[in-house]
Amino acid sequence: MATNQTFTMIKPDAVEAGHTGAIIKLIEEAGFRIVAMKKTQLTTERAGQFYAVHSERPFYNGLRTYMSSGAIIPMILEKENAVADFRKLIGATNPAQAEEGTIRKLFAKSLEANAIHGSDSDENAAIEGSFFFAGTEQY
Ligand code: IDP
Repeated sequence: MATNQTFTMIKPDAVEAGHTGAIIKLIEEAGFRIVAMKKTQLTTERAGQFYAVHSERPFYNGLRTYMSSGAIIPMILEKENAVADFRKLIGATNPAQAEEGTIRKLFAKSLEANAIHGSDSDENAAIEGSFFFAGTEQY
């Protein structure tokens, strides 16, 4: 069953570059309500758990290192059709292929350091949201 929530995190490259405020502004202007948000940093091990689906891919080790290299801003977001609408707002995984005006087109540095995550299904949105937030941290 479709839900109205998705999960995102602003990745280390974008936090380090000072794009947090601009990205949150775009997210809110697109009609998403912030249900939960914090600033934290992943260990390499936790980054590996989050991206376990990619454990056999050649970029997995680099991804774990990059995702634990600095602070991130995880968020749970709410909007009708949240997962699909948010994927549209962030753009393609590779910023070179992302549409104009998307968050990755505006702020990503590379295919790996691509500024922001967005869940790819309602099921993963729920799993990823609970990876970072307890129920009592969601409003
Ligand atoms: P998504 O984040 O758009 O859902 P995924 O294919 O799930 O894309 O990949 C997860 C993350 O892994 C990407 O956002 C990016 O940071 C990184 N990544 C994906 N493909 C590559 C690659 O070929 N080289 C390096 N990093 C990659």
